[in-house]
Amino acid sequence: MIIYAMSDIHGFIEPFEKALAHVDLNDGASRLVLLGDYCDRGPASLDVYRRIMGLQEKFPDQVIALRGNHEEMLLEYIDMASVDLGFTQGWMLADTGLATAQSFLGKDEFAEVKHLLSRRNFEDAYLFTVESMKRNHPDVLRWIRDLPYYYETEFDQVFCHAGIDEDAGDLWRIGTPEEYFTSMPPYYKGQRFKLDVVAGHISTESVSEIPGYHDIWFDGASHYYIDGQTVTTGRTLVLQYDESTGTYSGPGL
Ligand SMILES: [Mn+2]
Repeated sequence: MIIYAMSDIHGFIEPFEKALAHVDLNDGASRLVLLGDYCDRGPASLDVYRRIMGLQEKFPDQVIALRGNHEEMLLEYIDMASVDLGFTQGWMLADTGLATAQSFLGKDEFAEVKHLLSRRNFEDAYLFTVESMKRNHPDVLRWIRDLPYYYETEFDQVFCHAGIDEDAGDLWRIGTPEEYFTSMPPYYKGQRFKLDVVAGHISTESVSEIPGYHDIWFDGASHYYIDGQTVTTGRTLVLQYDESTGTYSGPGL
């Protein structure tokens, strides 16, 4: 039985498909854990979401999708549109180049958004975008809203987008603020914890402090970082944990 993990796909469907080719869930027991940030930057965020939803339908209980800070940001701008259209700037910052919006909208709808923006009609562009996203893909937005923050296994592992509050010890489940799960910096890098912590969010180049490093990085203690920066490398890393040997493998390990 293998547990596979990937993170930070960021709207790039081809690297995701290539990575999925390494994943075999047909034994009915192996699992795929996805650590969030499926959207933003790449051209195919909607396709990535729908691909994951399809995998979950095909392999119920074997495909676990967690939420990243970009899922949180997406939900925030969706919800803020009906509360305060002054959040327009927050929306535009949260959706780089409006790539995620473009993937959720039809061609004519996105042309309308660009038209409104060209007339500096920012609030209408924001409202129109969010209303179109809600109308076109309510099931995807519902699915994102339900994504969990972490996934624990029976092998003393926790998977999350960014990290957990390890100072909380056994109370990390309730002691970790929600924004830590999705956004915390690698505070505990190099420290031992009772669980192995598998996370993305920060590129392995940044967390390892090795220029040009884009493989999986193990900190020598309890942390595996698996965001190899799909956005710039065009590659999504796959971490594998083999239950029979209790070992991790993947690029860089
Ligand atoms: Mn992130």
